[in-house]
Amino acid sequence: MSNQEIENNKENFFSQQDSIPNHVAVIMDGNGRWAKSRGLKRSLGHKAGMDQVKTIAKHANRRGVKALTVYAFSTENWKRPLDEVNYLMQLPVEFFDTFMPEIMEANIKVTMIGIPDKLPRKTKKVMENAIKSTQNNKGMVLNFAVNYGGRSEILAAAKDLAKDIAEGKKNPQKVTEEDFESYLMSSVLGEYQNVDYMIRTSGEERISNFMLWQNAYSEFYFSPLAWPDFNEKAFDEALAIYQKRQRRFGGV
Ligand code: V07
Repeated sequence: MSNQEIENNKENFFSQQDSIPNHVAVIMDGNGRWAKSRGLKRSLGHKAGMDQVKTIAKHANRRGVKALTVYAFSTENWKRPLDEVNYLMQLPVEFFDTFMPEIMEANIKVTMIGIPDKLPRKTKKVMENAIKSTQNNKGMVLNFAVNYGGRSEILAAAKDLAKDIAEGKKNPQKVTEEDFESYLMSSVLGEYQNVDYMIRTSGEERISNFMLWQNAYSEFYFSPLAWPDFNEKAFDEALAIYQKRQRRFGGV
């Protein structure tokens, strides 16, 4: 490739015609392993992971991503040692204590999917506060999946729909996929409910019960990097891969 071609490529990298995925979802894997490989405690890996959420949220917003869902804590994570669970549960408190000014500055809107019941009261409170104080922001939606499971989300939606049918509010013959989506927790994402690009870090290549319905048509990207190492450059590389796939798709 000539120097000129490389320059052209750079310019074209994020040009208007290149598609930026509207909704990016990330499974932030490898925080514990990242810490261990440095001889640090697992909690320091989670702290580094939390800081990376801030970096990538700001960056994705700048790149024109409309919704970023981050899988922070799964329903399976409760099986971890109690002190680790306790540490994870205060991360949202720390997150908003330090990041709220920048969230407002970047016009980011915070939303949440998952079951808040079991979360500590203080944690729930800061999350509710963040959702409320950003509800009119018009920038990217930063959606946290906390204590979330994909099957349980679908099952809860089916139960709610069954209730509406039993009460005569819905005609079962006329229920569409769009109707069903309005029962999913991810309806907080509005028009960008379906995932366009699913990223998982740290070399794992599984969906792990994450947004099962919403990933029906998404592209998947697996990075060998641990989440605390998945920086802006790594995110841009992932976007470039997405754009390459879109171009190939559009070309035929
Ligand atoms: C958590 C850091 C990121 C890597 C994955 C596991 C550890 C941010 C949050 C968070 C959640 C809700 C919210 C604001 C911030 C978080 C947990 C774990 C449980 F409203 N990072 N992070 N929550 N990790």
